[in-house]
Amino acid sequence: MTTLREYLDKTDCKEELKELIELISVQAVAIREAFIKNQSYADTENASGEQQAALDVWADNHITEVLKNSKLVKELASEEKDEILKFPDAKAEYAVVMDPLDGSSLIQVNLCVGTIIGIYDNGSALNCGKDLKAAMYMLYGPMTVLTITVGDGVYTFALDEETYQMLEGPVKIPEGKIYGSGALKREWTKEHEKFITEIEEQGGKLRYSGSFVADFHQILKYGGVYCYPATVKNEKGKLRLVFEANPIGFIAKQAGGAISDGKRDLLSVKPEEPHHKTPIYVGSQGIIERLEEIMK
Ligand code: AHM
Ligand code: MG
Repeated sequence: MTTLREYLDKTDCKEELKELIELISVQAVAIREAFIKNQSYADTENASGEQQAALDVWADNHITEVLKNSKLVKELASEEKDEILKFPDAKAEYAVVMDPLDGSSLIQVNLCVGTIIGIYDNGSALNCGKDLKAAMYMLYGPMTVLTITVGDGVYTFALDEETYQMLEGPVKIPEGKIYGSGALKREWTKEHEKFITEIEEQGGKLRYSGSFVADFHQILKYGGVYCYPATVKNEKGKLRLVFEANPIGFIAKQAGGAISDGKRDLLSVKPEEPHHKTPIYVGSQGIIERLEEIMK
């Protein structure tokens, strides 16, 4: 068995980055405990105008405090905060982007949710996804699984007490047939509908839970595509470039897959602001290539 620490020690990550990765990933223990203690909804809204579950707020505050106290992080951009937080007394140059609890509408029905994290090493949280130093997510399912890349392949680890043990790696996304798409079907664009119809005609199997991180995790294993498209009413889609698309896209790319908004590689798009929204298609390389042909 290889622990997360043993794995990190074999990479060329700086000691401070290893510490930061370990510190964030172990917060899964506290987050899992909080699920059991806290089941109510808060009546506040986040920057995108969505209702925040109390646990979103809790997880956001919890991870924010941990990162602030670590003195390893200069900037923090969170899906649950309007503005980027700055910690000027940090002794390292890391910037963290995060969705503290992705898929949080599923907490009330006990389905899988996760924490998405991206780490930059230039002190700034507003960068292209391709410049990430590390990306990871913790998926709170029957097991708590950490999926991580430090830019040298993708590895998965299962949480055992407070230690992560390696499950698999390097993980490669196969060319598979799982697909899922957000947004109301009657509001899909013609191009998106054509793309989905073609997948269905080729034997695609629909699987969509409402949690990006959980839906992506099975794409990573079985292959296929997760989509949250532009619609006729909303050309920007629903999901966010900084907190969701970039970390997951960086992992997909490191696993041999791709992420696109239909026209271009999302990892090369410079965010205009922390809550920049974008259509997202992420999964097996061949499917994303076909998507871009259809959307041309
Ligand atoms: P959240 O970060 O507030 O949880 O919102 C993002 C979630 C994704 O996890 C998921 O894929 C999508 O929103 C589901 O939206 P919908 O209910 O419109 O299908
Ligand atoms: Mg989210």
